[in-house]
Amino acid sequence: MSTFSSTTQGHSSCSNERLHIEYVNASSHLTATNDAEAVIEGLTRSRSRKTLPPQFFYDDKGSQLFEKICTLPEYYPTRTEAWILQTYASEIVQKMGECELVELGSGSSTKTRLLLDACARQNYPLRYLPIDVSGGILQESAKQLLQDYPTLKVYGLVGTYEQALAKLPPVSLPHRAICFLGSTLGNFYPEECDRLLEQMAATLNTGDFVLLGLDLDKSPAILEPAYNDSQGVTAAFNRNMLSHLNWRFGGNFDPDLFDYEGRYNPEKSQMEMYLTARQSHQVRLEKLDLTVEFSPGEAILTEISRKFNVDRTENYLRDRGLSLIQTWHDPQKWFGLLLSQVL
Ligand code: AVI
Repeated sequence: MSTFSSTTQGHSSCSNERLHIEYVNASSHLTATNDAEAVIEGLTRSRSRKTLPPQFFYDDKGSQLFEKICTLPEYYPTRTEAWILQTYASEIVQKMGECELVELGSGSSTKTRLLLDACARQNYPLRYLPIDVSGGILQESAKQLLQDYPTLKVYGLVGTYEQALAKLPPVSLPHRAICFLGSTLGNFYPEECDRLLEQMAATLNTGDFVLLGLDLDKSPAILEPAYNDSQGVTAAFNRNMLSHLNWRFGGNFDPDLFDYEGRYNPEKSQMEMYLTARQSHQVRLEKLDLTVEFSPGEAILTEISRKFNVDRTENYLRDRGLSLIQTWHDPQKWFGLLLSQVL
């Protein structure tokens, strides 16, 4: 039996004995205003390059395209991280002891299952707190997990990372671990990354953990093909962002007027994804009352994907009150799982 309730702030929840889902997303009005402002700000930059906020990648089609990217032969991060988890999950959970698993951007929770399996092998109590902006995906994967793990308790939070971390329930096991896998941290600009890490450290108690899956810096000969795949899926993923903007804001972007390219920036150790206008043209986004001019060769930066160095990340974490306990790698050291603990 499940019960649903709504609070005065418009937050709602759904619960039974093993499942509780809390909707902590701010009112849709506020979210829409922030989204609109971010698009206007990014497309009207006068001196620096135009940008778009990466959250516009993920409408239904964009999510499907990203799933496809994860299986591409050139895109090594997903399978490499999965290999590390398959190989070392038991060691990782033994380091953490009895621990609640909080996951940022839980999606279909595929990789988390490897950690839950390892906890089950240790006979640890299983408590999982997935956080995702998509309530549909979160509910669906929670339902599946409850079927597959008969002793598991799930407390899901639907909202942005910032909203959800601010609303975590009191801890009910000796420790809590925030897991942020898939190197999604690399898509954050440095100041956003600082804010998130500071919020994580502030949310956790002494002895709690942060488990980060990070794509490590490497030769552009490996990185660039991973973001310029031969089947053109990453290009379609980027162009789909323009179709998504058309739908959201009554726009008339013609995605075919833009070329896609992923370029490695060695100064910043990051991949940068660009959509470049093929010819001079104008785009109108009616609902934003915005007209944008493009000159031939003018680029929009759609996303950055930072590539990490373990020693520098160790120092970075230490400055935020997190001490690196251990790093697990694949044999080529292309990807790392970094476990750190709150001092
Ligand atoms: C989600 N994120 C970690 C991906 C990455 O590799 O930065 C997003 C992506 N964009 C293009 N390909 C993959």
